[in-house]
Amino acid sequence: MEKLTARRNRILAVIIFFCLLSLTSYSIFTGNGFFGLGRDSSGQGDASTVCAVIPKPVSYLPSDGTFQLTSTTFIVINGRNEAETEELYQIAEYFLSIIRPSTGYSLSIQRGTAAATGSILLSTEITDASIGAEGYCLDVTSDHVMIQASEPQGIFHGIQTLRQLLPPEIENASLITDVIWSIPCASITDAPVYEWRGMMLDTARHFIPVNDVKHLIDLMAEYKLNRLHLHLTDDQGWRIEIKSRPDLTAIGGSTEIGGGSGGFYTQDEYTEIIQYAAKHYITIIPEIEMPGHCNAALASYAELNPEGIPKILYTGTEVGFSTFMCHSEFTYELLEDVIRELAALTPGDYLHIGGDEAASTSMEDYDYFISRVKEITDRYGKKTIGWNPYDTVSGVTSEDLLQNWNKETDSALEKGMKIILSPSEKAYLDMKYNITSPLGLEWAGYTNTKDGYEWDPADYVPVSSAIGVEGTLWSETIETIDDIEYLAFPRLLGLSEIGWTPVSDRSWNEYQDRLMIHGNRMDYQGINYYKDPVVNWQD
Ligand code: TNX
Repeated sequence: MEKLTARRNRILAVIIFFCLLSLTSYSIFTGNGFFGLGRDSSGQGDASTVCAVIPKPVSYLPSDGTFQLTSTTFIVINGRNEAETEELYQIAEYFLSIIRPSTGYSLSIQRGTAAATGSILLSTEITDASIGAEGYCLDVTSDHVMIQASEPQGIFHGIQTLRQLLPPEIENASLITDVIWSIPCASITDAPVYEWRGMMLDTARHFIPVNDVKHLIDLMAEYKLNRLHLHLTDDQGWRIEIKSRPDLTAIGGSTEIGGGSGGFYTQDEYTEIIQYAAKHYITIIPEIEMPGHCNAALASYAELNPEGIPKILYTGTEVGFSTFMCHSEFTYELLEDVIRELAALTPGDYLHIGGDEAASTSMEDYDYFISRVKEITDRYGKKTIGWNPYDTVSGVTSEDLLQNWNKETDSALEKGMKIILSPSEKAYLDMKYNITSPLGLEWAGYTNTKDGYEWDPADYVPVSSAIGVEGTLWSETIETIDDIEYLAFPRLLGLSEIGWTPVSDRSWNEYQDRLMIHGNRMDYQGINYYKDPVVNWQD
């Protein structure tokens, strides 16, 4: 009998040990501390809901207690010089603009050097070189919050983490009075793995108005994405004003797939987008597609065509049928006008010159054409990016970037080029999630949220050649911001994590648990995301 009891006790001890072990590991990833699984001090439900940060911070050490954001909380800003303090002021204002609608608080912003009780300190006086320009340290204690970084950009990313540590109701567009705005105490040190974490938006197949682009920028910033690539021209539309060639938009911008009225960005609007993006630490990468995908230009200027007759505007979805004339000086004169004006408007280092699916251009002409265009971009001080097979062109060098969609990277690797990974079967946000998807294409296969998360640049190229990742949203089937959100969310969140968090620290199961909780936050934000059944969404 005694023997039996001893054996039962041993079994019980083993069970209790494993229960505690699993509780501990759950607590570590949710950041709730050992007993953090119950209701939080705000009484607003499971405390784990505030710890589902995406992309996952590199180091997250939870501790006991919470910091309470109240109407008396204040922000302290501390830059290394006057200009930087002013930039931190803008970031503080940005944070307040996010929390104001739901909290109703108008918090004050003060200059200072230390975190006083009840304050949130934003400081760039840190000399931790290991966190780089985009990294940050975030310390939450019950007394104060401190975000420190070596550059304002890092503070901005730290703000996104802080925002996601607040209860999801913080994202509500109107006042909520029954929430205690508590932030769980923790110490976070965080920095991205890849410098290029982007999204491409195709504004050519369907025109996307300025306000929708800005809205997308708002959403990208939350996930620490830092490049917005605008696909500005294609067969179906020319979307950027070129003052010296007004017909490109007057004619080429006048329609879109399906025959709608299209549209284009004036240069002022384009500049407005660039400035808005810059405030969110996002660089705009403009793409002028060539030598194929150019019917809108061919329809705008008769001289771009062999017979001197303009092409008819195109509103279908085929690809590969158009080409610039590669041995006509008029082509290069017009493209020089385009590149000169665009380069002058674009502060970023790169212009994207397309280069994909030039099925109507011979390989010899393609090589000659891209090399000529590169002479022009060089003259206007810009480096170039192109889609495969642009890397095979003789004039393309290690200075340029390849955007790889089809696994063909030999030439780029031989030349020592850096590569943006956009594998079509993983990162094409326009692919359907599954057979039931009402929007999207399927030529690269279905890509559900799990497929879109479970890959890494190292699956395609040596890590040293990868500059980062970009999710591409081609717009054959999308017309509205709701459509954009439906295809991009939640897959864009997974992509942001691939670009930010070390692969050794990522697993679908753990990410899925965070995403499931994060759905609640997207609900408060009113994002029209796809409730992909591969995720166990809450309720
Ligand atoms: C491929 S691969 C394209 C686009 C289409 C897209 C649709 C590549 C660089 N180009 O022209 O819009 O597929 O998914």
